[in-house]
Amino acid sequence: MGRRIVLGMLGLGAAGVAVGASLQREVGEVLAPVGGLGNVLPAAGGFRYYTVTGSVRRRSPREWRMTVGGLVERPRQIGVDDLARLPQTVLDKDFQCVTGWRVPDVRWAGVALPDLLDVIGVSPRARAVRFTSFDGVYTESLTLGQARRRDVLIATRMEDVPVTHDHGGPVRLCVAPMYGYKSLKWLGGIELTEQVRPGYWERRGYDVDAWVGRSNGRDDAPIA
Ligand SMILES: Nc1nc2c(c(=O)[nH]1)N[C@H]1C(S)=C(S)[C@@H](COP(=O)(O)O)O[C@H]1N2
Ligand SMILES: [Mo]
Repeated sequence: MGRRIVLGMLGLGAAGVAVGASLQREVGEVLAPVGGLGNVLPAAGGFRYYTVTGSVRRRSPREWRMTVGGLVERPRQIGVDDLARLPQTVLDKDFQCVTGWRVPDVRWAGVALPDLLDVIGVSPRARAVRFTSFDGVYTESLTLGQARRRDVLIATRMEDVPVTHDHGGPVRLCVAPMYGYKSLKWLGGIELTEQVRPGYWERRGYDVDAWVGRSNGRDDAPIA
């Protein structure tokens, strides 16, 4: 059986079996506060809804604004209309949480991060990008090199519909080649910085460079 199929089955509920007992135990412990508080809900299509803050206040696409600042030439606020005017990118990628569940072939659409970086103008001193969530707590970051990949999206659509509130809408990040925790939900701000500032889960022990299959204790070939 191919690796893809095995992991696909994991996503369908066999989590905990094939990930490797020790890693699973470790990850389970670190993530326990999340699940333990009932914030991980099974959801349609194999996804689970994750939040570290309990409920998050809804923002409609109309009221949504993202602050873009730090080491940029043109600091500004960006709305969904601004995103809609930029070139749109579609990606079909497997979505994999570091705890083992996986959803194959998820369709994402939105603005490729490098296209947005071109619009805002990255200053020469910038080396990293920091993302904040309007949940008020969650953060993430990428090196500038990672942020210039075309499979990193400012996503406005998921599975051919606007990103739902539970999935982090109206606008979330999709970092396709990395584990799910890099794909920050409820995007509220982007800041260009001199250095990577480790995000929420990274300050709690997860790898900053979260390549699927090649991080967090996994040494198998990349599967994304
Ligand atoms: N703001 C925020 N973004 C987040 C998280 C979170 O708790 N809060 N969880 C991360 C993790 S661990 C995963 S696997 C994915 C889950 O995405 P989903 O809730 O749409 O399934 O969101 C990521 N982005
Ligand atoms: Mo995750």
